[in-house]
Amino acid sequence: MKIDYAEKAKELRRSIITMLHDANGSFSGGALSCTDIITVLFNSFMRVNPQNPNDPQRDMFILSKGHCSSAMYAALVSVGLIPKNELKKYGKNGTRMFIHPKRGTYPGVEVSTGSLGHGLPLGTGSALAAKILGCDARVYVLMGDGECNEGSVWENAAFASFQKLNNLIVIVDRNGLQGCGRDSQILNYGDMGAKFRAFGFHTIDIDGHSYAEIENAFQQATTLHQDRPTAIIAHTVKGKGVSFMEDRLEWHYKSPDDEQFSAAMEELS
Ligand SMILES: Cc1ncc(C[n+]2csc(CCOP(=O)(O)OP(=O)(O)O)c2C)c(N)n1
Repeated sequence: MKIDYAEKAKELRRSIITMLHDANGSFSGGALSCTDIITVLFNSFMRVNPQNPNDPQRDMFILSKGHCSSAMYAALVSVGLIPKNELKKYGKNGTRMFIHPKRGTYPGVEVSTGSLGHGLPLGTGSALAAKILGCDARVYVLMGDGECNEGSVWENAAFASFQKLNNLIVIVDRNGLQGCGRDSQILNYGDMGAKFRAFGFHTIDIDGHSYAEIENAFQQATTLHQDRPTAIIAHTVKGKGVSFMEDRLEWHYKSPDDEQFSAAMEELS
């Protein structure tokens, strides 16, 4: 049966907005820009088993842009790795549902992230370890485009392609905005795909809100059996799905108030 990605993504966005509203101080725009990518990835490609979450053969998802954890937690709920009522604890004192995720707090939270530029090094090491152990696991690393300003990203891009890590799939959420402005004004990487190609990656540019293009990109990345890692450059809109948040810098770090919460939920109903 064909998966209704649009409906599943809406459900994820409703969970995200609820978490962000209740936490009263979190990252909205970047969680919504990557929701469609995460929806397709978790529904159709991630090989995880809630009955055996630590299976050494499992795929790993690393949310390198850790500030967008609300999207990851909602996805982990959708595949049965976290009970839904845990989401009520998001960002609350005294709980382990941290805004910047911590390894080991929940199944599927594979590494601690939040300090940008560390997810790809950790993913590269994990993908190399899987190769050495002869295990078929894949490692997916989701990064922000602002995050790509970190030097560690490119050091690891070089290493990953040198090691021919075809089990490593990087997704760049290319929403064009970062914490303090537009990428184009802060450090313009221009054609991000060309940069990853220069480092030896297979690259695919997609509309990060087209379910068909997202599905096709993951399909390519997982079936081409080439001798190199893949970078999917997903062109997205920060705040996607809630009209008054779309492509607005102020929503990088801001939670909806009661009125904005109701308006957003109505749009997503
Ligand atoms: C090493 C490091 N420097 C600075 C920050 C503060 N910070 C949090 S989010 C962010 C902007 C990230 O932009 P981008 O990667 O484009 O994420 P997105 O737009 O997808 O939210 C910054 C600078 C951080 N978390 N880590």
